[in-house]
Amino acid sequence: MADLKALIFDVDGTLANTEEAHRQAFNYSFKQAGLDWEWDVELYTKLLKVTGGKERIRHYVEDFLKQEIEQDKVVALHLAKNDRYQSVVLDKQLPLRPGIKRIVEQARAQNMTLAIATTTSPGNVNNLVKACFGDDALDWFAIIAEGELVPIKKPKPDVYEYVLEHLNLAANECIALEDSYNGVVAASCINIPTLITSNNYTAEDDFTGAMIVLDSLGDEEEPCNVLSSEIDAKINSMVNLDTLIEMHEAYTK
Ligand code: XBP
Ligand code: MG
Repeated sequence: MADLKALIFDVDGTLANTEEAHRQAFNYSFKQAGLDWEWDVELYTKLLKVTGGKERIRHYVEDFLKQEIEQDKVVALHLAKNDRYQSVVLDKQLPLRPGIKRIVEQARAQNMTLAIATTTSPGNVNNLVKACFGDDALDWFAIIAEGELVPIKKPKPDVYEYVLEHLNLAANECIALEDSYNGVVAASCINIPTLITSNNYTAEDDFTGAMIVLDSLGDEEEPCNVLSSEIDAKINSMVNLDTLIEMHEAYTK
């Protein structure tokens, strides 16, 4: 058995339901560039199988449109998308998901290490953290590992390996909080116990390998539901830090 020493948060879909804002920002950038591409919710759900915005644009052009695209054009579209997305974030239009603030506050109060492992761009994650938690919140996280820091994005484990190395912790001393198939594969394939909170874009994902799957961390207004679990979890409407410590103990013993 190992003690729980760190919580490692995914960003998109886990801290906040950001993917709808990403989708709309992609469409905005396509329109601005004079393209008639329109990603609806159904198509975007399929495109999310590829992590990283630039990779997602290339995947769409090559695998759906069966065309070629220069990397300069991908980069320009992605920059315009991120500008638009970050204006939405800075406008505080994207609230944290239920329970995230509570868990982060409880972890800070108990000196539990916090970290972030994401495939999104640095400006996107930094602005989301500041907009949702406050201007000083970047310092709350021992490491914010973003998409471009490692050569290969999730579902490969590189970003999690980077975080563990930085924290000097073993996989079984952490919990990863994720929302998607790509996330659970990235964390669990190197044996980080993984808690999933699913959302509209990932509800149909395969979460094999997760320690537990919930529909959210829950709060007073929105109690959480356990969708599947590898442990005997006693969760009464919401997950607290103590619940995470108990789950981790049961899972790693
Ligand atoms: C989810 C992603 C990201 C976002 C878009 O990241 O796959 O690509 O959809 O962000 P997370 P970028 O690991 O946080 O769930 O366009 O900046 O890549
Ligand atoms: Mg995610």
